[in-house]
Amino acid sequence: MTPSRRVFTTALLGGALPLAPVAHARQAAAHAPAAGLDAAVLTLSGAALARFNRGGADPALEQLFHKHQVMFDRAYEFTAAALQALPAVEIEPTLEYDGKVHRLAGPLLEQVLGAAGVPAEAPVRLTLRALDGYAVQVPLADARRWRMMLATRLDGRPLALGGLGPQWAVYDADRLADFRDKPLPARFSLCPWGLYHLEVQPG
Ligand SMILES: Nc1nc2c(c(=O)[nH]1)N[C@H]1C(S)=C(S)[C@@H](COP(=O)(O)O)O[C@H]1N2
Ligand SMILES: [Mo]
Repeated sequence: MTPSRRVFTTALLGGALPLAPVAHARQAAAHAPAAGLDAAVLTLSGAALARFNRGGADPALEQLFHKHQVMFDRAYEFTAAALQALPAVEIEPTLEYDGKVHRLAGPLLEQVLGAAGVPAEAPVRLTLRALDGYAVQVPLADARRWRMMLATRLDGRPLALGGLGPQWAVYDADRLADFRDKPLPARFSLCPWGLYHLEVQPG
């Protein structure tokens, strides 16, 4: 737990949560027909991205991107409905938060990347960034090996802001050799809850 993570957490506790950017409607329409008036809940950017449905980050009005030094000229964003439209998988890991088994559902990370034009075999490195500033780097190859998913539901209920939502990047730790023998509090450090941005870089 680095001090900077706590700084971000404290900053967010002290103020209102920034709203997700409203879709740049005209550009979004072609790729995300479900968008309508719904806000984006996840944005992908980075040099390895191949498909785009919005323009650059606005350093004045997109304050969370700005605070987290996320910059891009174009990106691919998902509404909750667009994520729901992808095939979902289900896992039932024991969670460190309450030590109990829970049912998590959502699309595989590689499926989300695929929708943004990133081939599953692409040699890319992902940065998974959360609302509180917590960020981890994971090669796509590892994420695929672990069948990492973007959970949008916990025990059938949508993941909300204030909880683990809007997305939780997570895997079935109980059944993965890389994690199952670790103590519970050490299994999920690569799993940001409150995930809102994915950076996709070559390498
Ligand atoms: N958004 C977010 N996700 C996070 C964290 C965090 O601080 N913020 N901590 C990570 C770490 S290091 C672990 S061990 C687990 C549990 O961390 P926590 O006890 O700080 O919540 O969640 C992971 N995901
Ligand atoms: Mo941790």
